[in-house]
Amino acid sequence: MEIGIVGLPGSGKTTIFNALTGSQADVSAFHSGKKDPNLAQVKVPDPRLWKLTEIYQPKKTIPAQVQYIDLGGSISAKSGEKQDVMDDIIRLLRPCDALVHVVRGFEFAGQKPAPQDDFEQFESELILTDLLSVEKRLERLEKEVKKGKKGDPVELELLQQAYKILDAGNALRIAPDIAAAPQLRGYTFLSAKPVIVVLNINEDTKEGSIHLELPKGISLMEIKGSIEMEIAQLPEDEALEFRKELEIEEPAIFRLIRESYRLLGLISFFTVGEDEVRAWTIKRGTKAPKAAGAIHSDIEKGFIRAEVVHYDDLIAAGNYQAAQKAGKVRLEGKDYEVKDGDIINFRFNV
Ligand SMILES: Nc1nc2c(ncn2[C@@H]2O[C@H](COP(=O)(O)OP(=O)(O)O)[C@@H](O)[C@H]2O)c(=O)[nH]1
Ligand SMILES: [Mg+2]
Repeated sequence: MEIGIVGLPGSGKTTIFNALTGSQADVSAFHSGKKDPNLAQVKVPDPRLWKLTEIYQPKKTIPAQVQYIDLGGSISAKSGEKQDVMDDIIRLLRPCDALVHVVRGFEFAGQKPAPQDDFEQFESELILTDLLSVEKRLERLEKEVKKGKKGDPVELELLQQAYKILDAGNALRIAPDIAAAPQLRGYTFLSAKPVIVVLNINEDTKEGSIHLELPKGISLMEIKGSIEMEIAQLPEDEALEFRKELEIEEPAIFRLIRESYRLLGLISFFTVGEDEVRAWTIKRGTKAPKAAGAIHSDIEKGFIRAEVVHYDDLIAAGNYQAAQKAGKVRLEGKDYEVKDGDIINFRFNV
């Protein structure tokens, strides 16, 4: 699972990447054109996991992780970007499962923020890139039909529907069934990817004071990129101290990580014990045996039952025995759909 950080050059993508990952990627290189992308695994901050660690005092605690990739700038010829640079960015964007679209909300080099225009410009670059791939494919299909080849009528129909949406200036996100259809899945359309917009605002800007209107279904988060980056780059104890001073309970960036985890359709279940307290990542809707497979394929193959207690029930009861007494520990079979926050002990045959 990978999340792409996208947006216009100078919007603060690398700054947000550093804030997310604690990396020290160079933010002064933002206009240098062709550059390697920045890549990092990010631990998903989960207060439930911290609480479970307090209860079980394990030797290690292992959080869920997601990969972030900080891509270069624009992907449209209009933006003045070179073709090979754009091709590279698009190639890296295709496999991403979701996008964090960073929009500049701070004044830079005398340029007032213009978030609405900036958002729309990059959004239309995504749409245009998809429109071009649909057009190319449609042309090829037409040629084939002229040559007497039949082609796949379902694919043709779906492509025509996609064309209409894109040509009207809309992202394929508004019609998730089209992009997800098996006939079109190979296209990895950019405008179909789920997206969170991060409005990157200055330290002294009041939240909610900059207006940005987004299409339905896209959520907005305001982040003070520079300051979040500074906090993320501090050693942990200093970061804690700094946050106390600023009266920040948790970095806004933590919320962004959790939101993007959700955006990917991911949930966590936990395993607990004296050795290890651990969060495991699965897709929402996963059944118990497949969830067991996230831990080990042998547990999936030999699955018998799942002993499940929900985190909230465990905390309400106080401890495992009390939860058991209260009837909150259940035995679930192979059709059980694992919920976010389930604490599971799998029973299996080897
Ligand atoms: N004042 C201010 N400057 C920022 C903020 N975020 C980024 N910048 C500056 O904007 C420039 C571009 O940032 P960068 O993260 O490299 O943008 P990118 O091109 O999208 O990766 C750099 O000089 C950053 O220091 C912010 O929140 N406030
Ligand atoms: Mg950058």
